[in-house]
Formats: sequence, C-alpha cells, structure tokens
Amino acid sequence: MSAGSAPGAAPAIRHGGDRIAEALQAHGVPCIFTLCGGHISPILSAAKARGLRIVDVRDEATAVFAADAMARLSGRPGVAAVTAGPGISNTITALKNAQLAQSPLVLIGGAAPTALQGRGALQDIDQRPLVQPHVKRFIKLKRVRDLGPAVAEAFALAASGVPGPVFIECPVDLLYDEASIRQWYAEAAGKGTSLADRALRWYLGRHANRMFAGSAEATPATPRRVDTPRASSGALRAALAALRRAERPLAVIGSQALVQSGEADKLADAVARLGIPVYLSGMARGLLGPYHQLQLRHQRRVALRESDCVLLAGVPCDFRLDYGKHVRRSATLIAANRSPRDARLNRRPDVAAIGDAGQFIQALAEQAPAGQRWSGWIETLRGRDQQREAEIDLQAGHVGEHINPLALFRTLDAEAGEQATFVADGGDVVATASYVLRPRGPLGWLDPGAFGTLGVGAGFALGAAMARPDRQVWIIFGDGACGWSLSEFEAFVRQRIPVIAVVGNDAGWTQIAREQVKMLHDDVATVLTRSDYHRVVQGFGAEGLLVKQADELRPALARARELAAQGKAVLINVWLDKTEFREGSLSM
Ligand SMILES: Cc1ncc(C[n+]2csc(CCOP(=O)(O)OP(=O)(O)O)c2C)c(N)n1
Ligand SMILES: [Mg+2]
Repeated sequence: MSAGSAPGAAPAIRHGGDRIAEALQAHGVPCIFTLCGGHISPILSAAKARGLRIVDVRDEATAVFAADAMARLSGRPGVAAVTAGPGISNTITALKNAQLAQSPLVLIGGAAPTALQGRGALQDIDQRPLVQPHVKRFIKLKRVRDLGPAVAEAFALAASGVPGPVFIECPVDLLYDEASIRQWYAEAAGKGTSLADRALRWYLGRHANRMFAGSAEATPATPRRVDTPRASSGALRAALAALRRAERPLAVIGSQALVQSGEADKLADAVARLGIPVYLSGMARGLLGPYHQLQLRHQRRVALRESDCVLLAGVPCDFRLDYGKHVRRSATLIAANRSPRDARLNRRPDVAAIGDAGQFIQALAEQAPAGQRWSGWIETLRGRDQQREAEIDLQAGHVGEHINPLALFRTLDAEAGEQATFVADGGDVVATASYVLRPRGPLGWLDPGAFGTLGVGAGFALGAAMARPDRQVWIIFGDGACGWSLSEFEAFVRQRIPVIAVVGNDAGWTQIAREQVKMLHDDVATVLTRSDYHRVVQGFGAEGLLVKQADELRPALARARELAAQGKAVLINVWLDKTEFREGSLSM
C-alpha cells in the first residue's frame, strides 16, 4: 500500500493490521489514539487507509487517557494502540485510572513475533503479568483469523456489566501479509542441511501454518449487543417504599449513572421528576445544567448526616463519603450500582439495586408518585447552599497581589461560554474550581476519578475534543500537574486541536504542601518555580498568555476563545495568590 492511499479505500494488500482496522471500522470507531512503534505500524496504516483518524501523541499514557475520555463522553469504548514493551508499560497508570473510573476502552498493544517470544527479541517481555491486573481481560492472540473476532469480544466486554479496559495483544508477525511473513520465517530458518537446520525449518513452517490456519475464511467482527444490567423489581419496590416513607431524602449521583451517556437528558428529566434534592459528582456533575432547584453544591456532609433516606446512584461508600460514615446509621440506604462489590463497600445498604444506576433512577421516576412532598427540607438545604455561595463571593472579592483562585473561577465561569467542557488536572486549584465552576450540562466536567491521578489533562482534553468537536475544551491545570501534559502541546498544534489550558500557577504542589508543612514543618519537595509555562507552549507553536494582575484576566480569557476559534491551542499562565480556602481539607 502506498503511503498516499486515499482515505476510505481498502488497502491493496489485506494483512492482519487491516483485519484489526476493519473490525474497528465495523464498531464505528472514529479515531485511534497512539504513539507509533514498529510493532503496530500495519494497524495504524490500515486504519488510516480506511478513513479512521489517527491522533498521535507524545506519551502512551496520553493516548490511553484520551481513549478513556472519549469513552466517557461518547458512551462507547475508546481505542488506543501502543507499541510493545515500554509502549505498553507507559500506559499502566492510565489503564488503572480507567479501570477505577469504570471507563470502557480497548487498548491494542504490539508484541514480539510469536516464534521469538521469550527468546530475547527487541522489547519482548511477558506483558500479561504487567497488564492483566488492570484490565477486564488480557486477550493474547496467536492466529491471524482471531484478530477481528478479538476486537468484537473486547468491545462487548469493555462495555458490559461494570465497564472497564480490555487489552488485545497483537504480535507483529500476525499483522503483516502472509507472503512477507512466510518469507521472513524461511529466511530465519536458513538453507542449511544439517539435521538441526532441517528441524528448525520444519518447526517454523509448522508454526507459520498454525498462525495462518483458516485465515482465508471470513471471520466476521460483528459488533455484539451489550445489554444494560437492570436492578431487580424487588429492589425497585423496596426503594419506592423507602422513598414514600422518607421525610428528608437525598440522592448522590456519580459517574456510573452516566455510563449510558446518550441517556443523559432522560436521566436529568427523571431526577427532576423524582423531586429528591441531589448532589452530583464525577461525570454526573452538570447533569442538571448550571442552575437547578434540586441541585446542591455545598455542605454535602451535613446534608447526608441529616437525611433519613439516602440514594447512592453509582457512588460507592469510599473515601469520598468517609467510607460510609457520612450517612447516618438510622437512615435507609439505597445503593444502585452495576457492581455488587461497590454497592456494599464498607456499608451494607438496606436496598441493593444491582444494575445500571441511571436506568434505576429512570425506573424510580416512572413509578414514584408525582408532586414534591419535601419542599421544607429542600428549602433548608437550599438556604445553606446560598449562604455558602455568599461566603465564597465574599472570599472571591479579596484583592491580593496577583489573582485570587476563587475570582479566577468565578470569572472563568462567566467567560467560558455555554458549550464549555472542563477537564480537571491538579490539586487545590481543581478542588476550588469544583466549588465554583458550573458545568454547562451533562458530561461537561471530566476529572480522573477515584485514582486521583495527576497528569490526565492533555489526554482527557484530546478525548473530549474528538468526542465533542463542537464544544470548547478548557483544561484546568495546577502548575504541578501541567508538567505531565506540556509536550502534548506539540500534538495539539500539529493536529490543530484547539484546547485552552488555564494553569493556576501558585509555584508549588500546594495540596500536599498545606498538610505537610502543618504536620511536619517541612516543605521538602513541594516547592516549584513560578515557571513561564506560557512560553514553553509558545516553543511548540501554541499561543501562550500570561496573567499576573486581576484586570488582565477577563481580556485573556476572551482572547483565548478567539484564538481557539481559529483552531489554535492556548495556555494561559495565571499567577495565583495564596488562599485559606482549602484550609483543613485532606483526602486519604
Ligand atoms: C501521579 C500523581 N502523583 C502525585 C500525586 C500527589 N498529589 C496530589 S495533589 C498534588 C499537588 C498538585 O499540585 P498542583 O497541580 O500544582 O495543584 P495545587 O495543589 O498546587 O493547586 C500532588 C503532588 C498524585 N495525585 N498523582
Ligand atoms: Mg500548584
């Protein structure tokens, strides 16, 4: 196949790489995130020839973060392809992040030729022990005819039950055309006449026969249907009865309720009809739009302590709910979760609704009696929320030497535009943003999830830009966190991906410094330079803006939007003042 073959045309030589590409195409995959390597070249080239977009980045972790974000926003598994050995080992943090966030993705990894595995080939390691703990399945391929069906299996598995990543290992000799591989094996076997030479030839010939056995027959990679797991009718009845009795019900809705991201509007509708006050977390933030009567943003711990009936929809009782201690003992706890383990984590619920949490809320809303019985309770909660907003406003008004973080996000909230998607990558700065920024709608806020991984920024932004190209992607970076992502500005510029990054520059790893200094009186390893991150990205051809004074902020945000509208990637380096806002918060 020539390098310049027209997109959409099938490649002239059908090889294993094209079998993978064909299967991805059959699954409606619009793009593959990758960093190249000789082991996966045939997949990338065949996919390009079939019209899939190849988005290439500077770190394999970025490729997997991007596939993860794509999955979360599109509701279908994202796809990344990386080369053997170090290409794969570089993805481990991102894979684990996707696994803990229950995000479905398919990672295709290269591998040494089948006949040379375990014999000292380039980049050849036993990849299974490295990858298997972080994926739903490690699919090891040995025959060409299995390539397409493996893709179908991986897609179905990634999206079913509790979603998560699936890995397909593709040895390089399965990916090239049969004639080339047979010739390669023949050359490896040599022309010697000794018994050993002949035995090797026989062995390699048999090996090649096995690899290509049945490959002439069609092996369709038809997408499989993935059913939504539904909670039992008993659980539904029990939850309805509990809600009928409840005087102070409360719902917490998390990422898992939005696994069916196409159902977001229906879910929002159901939440509104149900009439229970709600806190939204993770991917559910923004579900009800920027302002909604039922949505609360502050004092969640207090509200949970007061509630007599708590519905946790796709939210486990992990550290974020103080391992379940936030919910009072006497409250009726309803846990709707695809994972039986998560539904029971640290605390046994009164009603375990094992199935899709979003679907469960819709079913509840269909059967619950209409009309709000809880207006007094909602008013109490709203009153406290408004009081907290007023306090934040007051604190946001404090004028210092540079920019007040609260004021930064109040201004960004006003200036980001209705179509914004926010990506969060940092410590305190992100926690502050999460109090102040109002996600515009469902799936308008992306954070790493339970793994708390710094470094997701560029990859998530890339996935968001590919999944929803009509929306402006804003990355909210800590100055520490942005370090993982900066080289991806080269990839943004080259591929004309117009993200806007806002770096909250406080010259430190502040979330860590805060507690470390207080407890150990030592700031060791938590201090950073107020670096010129805006000039770093200028070096990659992106636009860099510097904001040191409050009055520069609004014009810089407006300028960034103008530049992004021209297809440019932008980084705004914002010098922050120290603040007391996050004092006392600690996550362990
Ligand atoms: C990969 C990774 N390494 C280290 C940490 C520990 N960690 C959590 S918050 C934080 C500080 C983040 O600093 P920055 O991005 O500048 O945000 P700030 O807290 O200063 O606003 C660190 C180092 C982590 N969560 N993930
Ligand atoms: Mg910082």
